[in-house]
Amino acid sequence: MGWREKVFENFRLYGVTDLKRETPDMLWRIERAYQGGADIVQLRSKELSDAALLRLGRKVRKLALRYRKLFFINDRVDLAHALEADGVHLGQDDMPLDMARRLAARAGRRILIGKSTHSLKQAISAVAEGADYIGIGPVFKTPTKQHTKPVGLSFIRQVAAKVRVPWVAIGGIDLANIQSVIEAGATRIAVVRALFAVKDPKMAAKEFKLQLEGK
Ligand code: 3NM
Repeated sequence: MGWREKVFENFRLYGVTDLKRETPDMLWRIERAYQGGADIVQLRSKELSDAALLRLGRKVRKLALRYRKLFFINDRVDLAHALEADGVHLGQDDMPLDMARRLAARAGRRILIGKSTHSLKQAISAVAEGADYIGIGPVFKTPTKQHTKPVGLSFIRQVAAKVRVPWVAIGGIDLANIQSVIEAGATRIAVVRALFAVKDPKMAAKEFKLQLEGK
């Protein structure tokens, strides 16, 4: 097993960006997150142009290799290939998973594919479609994803009992409530604000990792 597979098998902390515009500190924040223990960083922006995403993505690609961490792209299979990302994360309204898989095969690349799910039905479908991992959320109400109804901790308990592929809890998780998410059965979490909208992502990542590792 190569280092990439090992990192993926053991990942616990998954950082997701919410980039509104190009700022000078973006790359620094991502580097600090990796340094603090984020296993995966997903480049996600509903606003940046393709050119800006490619500019930043090339730099994140290099950082991820330097720290032996994984680098994912949100939504965009084309950008994931262009940047030689380790994976792509698809939402319910993005390209179907099997199509993304076929495109990757045609490009001669092995790419990890994750999918966001917001109900047990969606989670079961995503697993049947062959997702390498699924996102479960939003766990709590969050301004980062306002229009999707929170699934709550009881749903996390159900998923922990039923889902056998790697899954990651996301949505409204921070250092104050992470313990409740872990107690409900989550072993992997994804965060936007609690990692990237804090003073120092490295310190936050360290703290999350300690909690996820039960230390
Ligand atoms: N996806 P924060 S919730 C990007 O439920 C995203 O699939 C979600 O942001 C899902 O950590 C979410 O700032 C936002 O609450 C998470």
